[in-house]
Amino acid sequence: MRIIRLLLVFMFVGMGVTMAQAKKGTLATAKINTPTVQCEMCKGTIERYMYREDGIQSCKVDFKKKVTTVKYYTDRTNIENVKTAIANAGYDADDVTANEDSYKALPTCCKKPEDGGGQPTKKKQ
Ligand SMILES: [Cu+2]
Repeated sequence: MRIIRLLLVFMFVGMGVTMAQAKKGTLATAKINTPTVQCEMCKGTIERYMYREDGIQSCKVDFKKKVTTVKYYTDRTNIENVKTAIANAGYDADDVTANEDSYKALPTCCKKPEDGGGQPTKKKQ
């Protein structure tokens, strides 16, 4: 009986430690240049992709400044993965070039101006 109780105590202590470790993972913030974002929709696309990634705590796309701020857990992912995830969504991320197929699948307004994207100048007419 005593052994069982002791085992239970150990189990709880063990669980507590594991949970504490899982929570501990260091959070890092990265500001990534995403020069090809054009509009609110791009923001939505990238953020949707990012929340599917493992280890991403939050993602904010500022399409006016063309900067994406990502908070991620360093024990679960790394900056290269973060950039690759943005590239997979169809956007350039610092030195990582956008995945071509994803870029082609973007709505026209979300493409680079030379491909007919960046609508504000066109709407004026
Ligand atoms: Cu867009």
